[in-house]
Amino acid sequence: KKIIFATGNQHKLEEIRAILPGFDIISAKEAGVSLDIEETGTTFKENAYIKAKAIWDITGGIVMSDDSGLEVDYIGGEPGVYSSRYMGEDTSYTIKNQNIIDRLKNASGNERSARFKACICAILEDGTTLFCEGSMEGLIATQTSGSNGFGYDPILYLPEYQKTSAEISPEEKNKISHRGKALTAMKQKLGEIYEN
Ligand code: ITT
Repeated sequence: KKIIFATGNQHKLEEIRAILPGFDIISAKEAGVSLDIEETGTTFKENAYIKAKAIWDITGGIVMSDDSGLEVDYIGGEPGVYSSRYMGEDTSYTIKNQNIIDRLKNASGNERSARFKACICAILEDGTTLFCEGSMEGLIATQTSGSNGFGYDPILYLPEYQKTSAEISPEEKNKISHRGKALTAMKQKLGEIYEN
């Protein structure tokens, strides 16, 4: 099945292709459409819909999108839907990650709780719109570690693994991640609809 994925994030695409083998995942760029979409929503679900709908209006077919982010409880759920825009779009994750660690210098134990969340939106040929969500719980580490993954992976410590999300392998991450869970649920829904 051909799916146009409304994302400009190459790291997401790599994960999505690994999580959905057998699907022909085409990026918006490869489909020849610009992804200059303003994410005006206040929830992952709203922004996932905005991205998928903007591309679907142009291309039709099956379009999917991923809106995701890191929620840190100690700082009121920041950066949340602003995860990619936090401290400015062009600020490096070395700086963003250190900033979050610094803001949690007085937090200990479970006060450091945080999670990645993802909402996947799919709009089908006839306009049917589906949503699936997933999350991955952890604690904000006291220092960055690991070089796998992207974004905030080096600061989300996963107690069960005693590793950060950037220290586990890509295969392990895709099995347990917010994106992995949401996409696996979406694959199930699509399977029921297309009976393949
Ligand atoms: P598109 O909108 O083009 O898909 P984006 O990166 O701007 O790309 P979002 O608005 O959904 O996407 O922002 C998601 C941000 O949340 C992402 O840039 C990271 O900062 C963070 N994030 C989401 N999933 C993550 C993951 O698996 N590991 C690390 N950071 C993640």
